[in-house]
Formats: sequence, structure tokens, C-alpha cells
Amino acid sequence: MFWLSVGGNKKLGHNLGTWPKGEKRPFKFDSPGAVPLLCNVHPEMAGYVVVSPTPYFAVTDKSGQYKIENVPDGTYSVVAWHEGAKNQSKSVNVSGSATADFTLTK
Ligand SMILES: [Cu+2]
Repeated sequence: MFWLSVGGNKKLGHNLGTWPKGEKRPFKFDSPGAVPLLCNVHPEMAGYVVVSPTPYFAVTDKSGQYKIENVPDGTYSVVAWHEGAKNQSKSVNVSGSATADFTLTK
């Protein structure tokens, strides 16, 4: 398994190689961003890791809803990522609770 970039930075590309079924290979990502994973053997295989720069993140459910819990009050930039879409960010002022809606387009 390998990736050509992290968050678009091609200097962070890396090749973990191939290994037998059942074996695990750990890797720690130190830089935030989306990591498109590719397989050394099967060109049709692909996956993504999204490295968050903060502990405040969420994955949407099937209907596209998300909830980020226990965010301290303050002003934040919320970034939405989706395969094949452009990142979209919104400024959100959290005071108890807040909502940020996104419509992602290619
Ligand atoms: Cu494969």
C-alpha cells in the first residue's frame, strides 16, 4: 500500500510495500490532510485516510448528518472533505451549540 501525498503535499508520499494477509503494518501520520491510499498490486483498489489536525472531527452518517461533541466555546473553521469534491470550510461561532451545513460539489 502506498500514497503519493498527504493533504496534497507530495513530499509526504510513502510506500508501505506489500505484506501477507493477517499481518499489520502501523504507520503514524504527522501531518493533517486527506491521504488517498493505493494498492501496489490491484489498481482498482483505493481508500482514504483523513488526518484531522484536532480531536474535533466527525464522519457523516448515511443521511449526511454529523455531530462534533464537546467542542469548547469559541470560533472555529469547520472543513468538510469528500472523495472527489473540493474541500469546503466555514467559520462557526460555538456558544453551547452551533450548526454548519455544507453542500459539496465536484
Ligand atoms: Cu490490493
